[in-house]
Amino acid sequence: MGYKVAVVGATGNVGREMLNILAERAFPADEVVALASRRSQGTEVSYGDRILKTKALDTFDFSDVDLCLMSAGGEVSKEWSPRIAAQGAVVIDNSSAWRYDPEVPLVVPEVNAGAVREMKKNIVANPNCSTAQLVVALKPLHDRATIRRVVVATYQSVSGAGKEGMDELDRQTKALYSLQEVQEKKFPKRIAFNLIPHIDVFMEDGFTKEEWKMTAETKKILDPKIKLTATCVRVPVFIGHSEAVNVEFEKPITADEAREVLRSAPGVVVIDRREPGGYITPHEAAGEDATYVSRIREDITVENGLAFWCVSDNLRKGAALNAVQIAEAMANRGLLPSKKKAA
Ligand code: 11C
Repeated sequence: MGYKVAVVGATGNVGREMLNILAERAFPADEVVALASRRSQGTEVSYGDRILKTKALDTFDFSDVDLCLMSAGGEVSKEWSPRIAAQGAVVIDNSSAWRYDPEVPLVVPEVNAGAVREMKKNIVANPNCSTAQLVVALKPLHDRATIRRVVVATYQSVSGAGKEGMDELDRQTKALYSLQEVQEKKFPKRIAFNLIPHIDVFMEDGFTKEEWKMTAETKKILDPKIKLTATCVRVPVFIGHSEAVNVEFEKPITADEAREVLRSAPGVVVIDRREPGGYITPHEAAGEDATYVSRIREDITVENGLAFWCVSDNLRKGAALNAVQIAEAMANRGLLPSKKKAA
């Protein structure tokens, strides 16, 4: 007997991917319900080879739901996650609403799956997409040589900003090709044939919230002692976030050792031939589950330094896949009881 699963935000980029991944990985669900705002009620979404009609979140009865995958933004999550959790469902939330709450585990299963045991509010948080892929790559290196400091520059696809971000890149690209005026709605500057060094709101110290999230989340998931500074940039790519990563370690580690450690790390695929095309690009990572690492090299400008390139599908490992992996990690540890089974 399987679970009753609700996906909230089912018509969004990540919600649709959550439904795909539940089906692809044959998550043991007896019933899957797609939920969204009233405006999207009735919208059809795919779950494997089935079509689900989206129901309205605010009138839905969660009393027999075991697991709720939530990707409806921070405000909806702040209101609904505690209500759903109070009815006994485990909520795995993709927004930033609960990530920094000490009673809510922030989990990337390849790194800290065991943290699910610390859940106190029936809520587990999924990290920001740019953090998820980064910590998957950093974890095996940290275990081997102890990371002191990370400097990362991101190249983030427009799908990170939702369907509206993808539509804007599409619309602006077509407008430029047909010599029409380009309009900016979702992004503060033109994104087609351009890039924007600004994601999320500005903070007092001049960093953006996206950059702050990478620091705070890496500390919570991997190690609070790690110092991390980020520059987050939006680029005209539809799917797949890329990162140029520079790491300073406490102990020596060569590029060959790092390659070997990463090759046997869960969730990582190393593509690192020092020749044209011997590296991964976001176009190739889109639709895939792995965190890809390329261009591994020693950085002799610091003691024990390494640089590498890291790419992953932001909608999958960066969001939906990680959420389903958390649910699997909980089920495997007996932390996801089925209400039907208990009855
Ligand atoms: C972006 N990383 O690419 C963001 C999207 O905190 O979950 C995800 C924001 C978050 O715009």
